[in-house]
Parts: sequence; C-alpha cells; structure tokens
Amino acid sequence: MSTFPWKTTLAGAALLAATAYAYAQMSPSTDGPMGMRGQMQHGDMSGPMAQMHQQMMQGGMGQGMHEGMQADMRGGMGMHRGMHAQQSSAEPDATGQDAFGAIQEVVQILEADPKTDWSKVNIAALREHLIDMNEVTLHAAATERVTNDSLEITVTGEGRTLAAIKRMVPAQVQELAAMGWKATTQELPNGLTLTVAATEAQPLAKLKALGFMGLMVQGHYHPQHHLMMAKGQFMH
Ligand SMILES: [Cu+2]
Repeated sequence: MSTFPWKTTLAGAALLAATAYAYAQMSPSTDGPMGMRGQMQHGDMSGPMAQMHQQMMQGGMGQGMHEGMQADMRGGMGMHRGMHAQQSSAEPDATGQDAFGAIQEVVQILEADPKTDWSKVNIAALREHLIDMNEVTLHAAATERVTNDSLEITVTGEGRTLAAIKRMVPAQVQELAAMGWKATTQELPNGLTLTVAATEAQPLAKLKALGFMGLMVQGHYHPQHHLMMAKGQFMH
C-alpha cells in the first residue's frame, strides 16, 4: 500500500483549510483567494502568505488538523513542509549522521506523544548507547576461531571501545539466549571472549559466516530499546 495519495490528499486538504483560514483573517479589500493562490505558486513569502505562515507556526490551525499533520509528517513542521512540497522540488530528508538521525526520530516521537513524561526522558543515555554501538561496530577488534563445535570470538578494544564491548556484548548474549542460541561470554582484561555453540538451528557453517558482527545484529530490538532508553525506562 502506498502512502503517497494519502499524504497528497492530506497536504492538499490542509493547504485548502489554511488558505480559507488566512483568507478569513484578511480584510475584504485585499486580494481574494485567487490572488493568494498566485503568490503561493511563486513561492512568495511576503504579504498574506507570510501572515498565513506565521499563524500556522503560532498554532492558528484547528487543533485536530494540527495533530493529524504532526502524526503523519512527524513534527510540527509538517504543514510547512507539505506546502513547500507543492511548490518546489523535493527536499532531502537525511540528517547526514546516523546517530543524529536516530536521536532526532526518537525526539520527534516523544514530542508527538502527549503522554511523554519529560521528567524521565534521558536523551543523553540514548546518545551514550549509540556511541557504544558505534564503537562496537566500527572499532572493536574481533578474532574468531572454531573449537569444540563452537565459534569462539575474542573481542578486544581500549578506552571507550572497551567500555562499549563490556556493555553491549553481554547484553547481546542475553538476547541470543532468549532466542534459543547457546552463547556465553568470559571476561578478559582488554575485552571478552564470546562463545557460540553450534546447534541444529544454528550450524557451525552459519556461525562462521556470521562472525562477530553477524551475531551482534541478531534480533531487531535496538530501535524499540532506543525509544525505551530515551524514555528513561531501559538501561543495559
Ligand atoms: Cu542500540
């Protein structure tokens, strides 16, 4: 199912409502709706267009519509972006940095939820975890060997990388165990040893092929856990 027609319809309806609202705010002696339409097509932000824009930013829209737009477009700028999409070419959506983007997405979810308890929100904790993920993914050293029908991986690092390994790998072993994998860790001064035993469901050939990182990404709980961390409900 494509969401495009829905968004187009919603943006169109919102534009129409905003136009009607702005028109109602204008004195009868100034431009009619057609004059305003002409200005909007040219992207002119002065005059009635600027007035309308200001009213939108101040919450001049009907509350129901405002919430609908927020839910659909993720954030209070939804109306603004919807209008721009109609009069100019596409705007980029990528933030340019994946942890930045992940935090921004979570903040927008929290802001859109009226039940968010801001006294418990902890974005700094989420940031620390995303740094852990970065360290383990990009900077941890992993040496793999097969022993006794198991894959034994020595994971090492220094400083911030070491701290990240000691938090993330044991947490992942718990997730693997919950999924029926036979995984254990053993502490080392500069890291740990991760051992995963082959089973019928997870044969040795697959464990060898997955290696350290392939094991670390098993399960898709991170996005959900990130939101819980930001809400102050979850810690590794
Ligand atoms: Cu994560």
